[in-house]
Amino acid sequence: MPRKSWTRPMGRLLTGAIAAAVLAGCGGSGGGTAGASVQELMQARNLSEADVVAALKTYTPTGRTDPFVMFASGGHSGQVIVIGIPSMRILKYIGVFTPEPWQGYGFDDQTKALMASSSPRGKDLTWGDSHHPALSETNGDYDGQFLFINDKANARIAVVSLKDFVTTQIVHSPILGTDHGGSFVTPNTDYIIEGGQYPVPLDGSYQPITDFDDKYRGAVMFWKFDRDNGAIDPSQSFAMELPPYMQDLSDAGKLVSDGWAFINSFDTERSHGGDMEGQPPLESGASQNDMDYLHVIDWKKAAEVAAQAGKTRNVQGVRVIPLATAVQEGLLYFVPEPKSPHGVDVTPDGRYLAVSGKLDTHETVYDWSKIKAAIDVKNFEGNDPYGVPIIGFQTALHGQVELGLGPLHTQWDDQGNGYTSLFIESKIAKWSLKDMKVLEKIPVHYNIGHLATPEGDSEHPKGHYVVALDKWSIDRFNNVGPLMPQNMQLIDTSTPQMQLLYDLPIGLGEPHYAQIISADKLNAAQMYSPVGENQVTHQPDPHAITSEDQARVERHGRVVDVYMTAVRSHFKPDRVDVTKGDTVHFHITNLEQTPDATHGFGLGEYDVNLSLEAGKTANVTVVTDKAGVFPYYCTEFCSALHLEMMGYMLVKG
Ligand code: RUQ
Ligand code: CUA
Repeated sequence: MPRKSWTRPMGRLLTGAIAAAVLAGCGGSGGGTAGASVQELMQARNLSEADVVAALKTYTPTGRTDPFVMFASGGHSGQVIVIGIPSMRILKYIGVFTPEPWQGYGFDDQTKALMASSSPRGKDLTWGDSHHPALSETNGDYDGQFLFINDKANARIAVVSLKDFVTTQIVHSPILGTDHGGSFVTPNTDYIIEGGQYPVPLDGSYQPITDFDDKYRGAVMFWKFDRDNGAIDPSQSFAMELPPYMQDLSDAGKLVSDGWAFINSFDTERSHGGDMEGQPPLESGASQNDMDYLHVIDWKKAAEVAAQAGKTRNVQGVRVIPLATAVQEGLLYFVPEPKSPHGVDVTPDGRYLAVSGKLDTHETVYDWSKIKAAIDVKNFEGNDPYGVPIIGFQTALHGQVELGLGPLHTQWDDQGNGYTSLFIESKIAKWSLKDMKVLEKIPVHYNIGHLATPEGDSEHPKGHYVVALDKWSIDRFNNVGPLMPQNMQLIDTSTPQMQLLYDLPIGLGEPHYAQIISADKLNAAQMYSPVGENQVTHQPDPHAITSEDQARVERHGRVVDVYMTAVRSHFKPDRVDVTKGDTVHFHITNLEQTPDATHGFGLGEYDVNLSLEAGKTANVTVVTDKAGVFPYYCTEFCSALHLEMMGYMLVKG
């Protein structure tokens, strides 16, 4: 074996592995790769040593799994994308706010009802603007049990069970209109925080825009999570009214700051448009003040106040703590923050809050103990127009780090460093919290929004990587037209200098934010066992049957119940005779207990596709409004006789 000149950084021990990696990854342009040496391959594909090192750090041979799993929002797709780190292999799209045919999500009776239950006006919503996934936490660390995600467009929060990576609940806040500061969880997932974004009249009424200051309001929801039921309990949830500023991202305190929530804001100018009426355009009106307000909220005390008689107002069915009450009870404080900031991120030890400047080049770091001390001795420099006490900027400040242009969001590693995205500069700045100094910057391509580090929002970040979520990808990939993919870039942070390892184009929507969990904390079921589980309730489905003997068709007048089984390679019954106008309930159980033995149930013209994973029962209802012959068939290539796995629904006129 020629080893020749391969002596520099990686050394000779990697040569064999490099050859394997390069050979496996090398398909096209080089041509004739079999047997070529590493050097020849590098030359043929125009790869540098750094490229090869990057390949070796991400290439994952067949059969091996990733140490980390990332949950990324799917943006406008209303889904969640599950991605292995460092291989950057896409593992799953989870349907959340959008019907997802492969999973049968939004097609069977239960998931249809689940999606409809959150619809603001009884109108079917077929998309969501999913922004911020949040993993459930126990004692401030991700526990791998649940995932929450918000829909900015319709002020909704979804619950995804990580038992099977399936959405089980969506709740809607009627008072918010839109949300952005969600979803963020408190350290034991007692509450899921959902901060609104654009002020509206909370009661849902029309109010002239000229009454903006008086009639429009911001608000934040605190959704109570019942872990035993795996569901949000709206009856135990509450909200707090906020001034009509545009509240932005939020974060929950931890350890010393546990019990508190923090929300950024912009447009404390209360600019509300009117560019056709001679007013400044909204965005410039909203950028006048040098300072906006970091909202500091005592959610633990707020929960107590919300439970007291007479302390809340019922607004559209939501228990709302009025602004005046919040001030009186000492639940809400402001700290000035420069200038139209974006993200607020609590450090892993809970002692500091890092606010990213957006229109200001700094990361502004506040010391929680100073804020708390000011609150305790009522050391305020004044009140905002709504009476909210303001703590002095210098009183609360720990320090500022000049990072560059357009700081947006910060994540942490295990060495006390912050990583802040710089949207305008298209870079990530790595900075030391201890020394309040920039250590290094790395360019990204381009226009980075969020970024994510492994367990980076928990009390124990894991370090090693940061993923940049870039909103532009011009010139990175093959041209697929004017709508270009978003770009997720994996960066190694464990080396003396950060190294870009991998570009993953996402052609699905704008993945706003992601969280990364250690893979060993996830323990999803491989199938539903015992047979007959419903994926929404995670209980035995009342219409499940557990053997082919129980398959049957029951008629109750114009209602027909079809108890069906699916098993390789047939449905039983494989013929269903009905009459036009009948309501037909299919209750289908996949009897298989073999992992990955999934069947589908597709019925054309009636818009039905079910996914029947091993052991699952799903129900779907069709009203036979058209006479004719309708084949139904299995939509998963499950066996050699998959094509034969079909049946007929015969609708007599
Ligand atoms: S945010 S714009 Cu998470 Cu930066 Cu939605
Ligand atoms: Cu079952 Cu194909």
